[in-house]
Amino acid sequence: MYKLFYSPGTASMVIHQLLIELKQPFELVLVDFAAGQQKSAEFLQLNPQGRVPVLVDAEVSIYESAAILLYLTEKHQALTPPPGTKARALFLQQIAFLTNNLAPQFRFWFYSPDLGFDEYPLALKQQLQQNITSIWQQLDDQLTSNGPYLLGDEFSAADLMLTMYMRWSRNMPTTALAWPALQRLADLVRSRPSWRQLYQQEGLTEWAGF
Ligand SMILES: N[C@@H](CCC(=O)N[C@@H](CS)C(=O)NCC(=O)O)C(=O)O
Repeated sequence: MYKLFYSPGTASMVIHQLLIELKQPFELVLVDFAAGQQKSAEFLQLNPQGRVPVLVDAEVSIYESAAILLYLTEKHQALTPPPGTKARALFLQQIAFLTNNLAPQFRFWFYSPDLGFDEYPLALKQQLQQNITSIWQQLDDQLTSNGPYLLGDEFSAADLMLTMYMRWSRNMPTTALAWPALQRLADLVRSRPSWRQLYQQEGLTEWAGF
């Protein structure tokens, strides 16, 4: 059985929802951030960066949400197009785009000590915000011409990842839902039973959409 080390509403949520979508049995192991468990010697053995998610699958232990997502979709041959196809190339591009462009902006947004600040100067905060909104614009343009999902008509695990990032913008001055095609994709993902189950299991309430 899979073991997912998680913290509610964080980067582990995409993997949690994916495991539900894949109908795989899994055990959730809460990493208590308030108690600093992510930096405990025991957890650092699993991920030297002290971050969730970590997935343990028998002798396999893997961290980095994108790597875990690719591992699981490949292993179960689901929620990803077949290898070597045009659709698969687009899928890989979308995952790489999200994790190389959007994810770091959010990491800096939520973790100012990463950039050496207790609290950001206004100009830096505004720049991060602008970086995020310009990515929303690019994604919205793409979904407007070839949506409603990141692979056009085909729902995939990439949509779960994008929805998680959109959720993280919920308390920003401009949220991802201000862009109509992003709102449409978020609504499609949030109407899935897996989203409801995720919310119940993680005890989430904000930005439920149901
Ligand atoms: N690139 C990593 C980022 C993981 C990450 O930043 N996780 C955050 C939660 S969203 C975390 O564990 N933070 C705890 C900490 O940094 O102390 C991934 O996608 O898995």
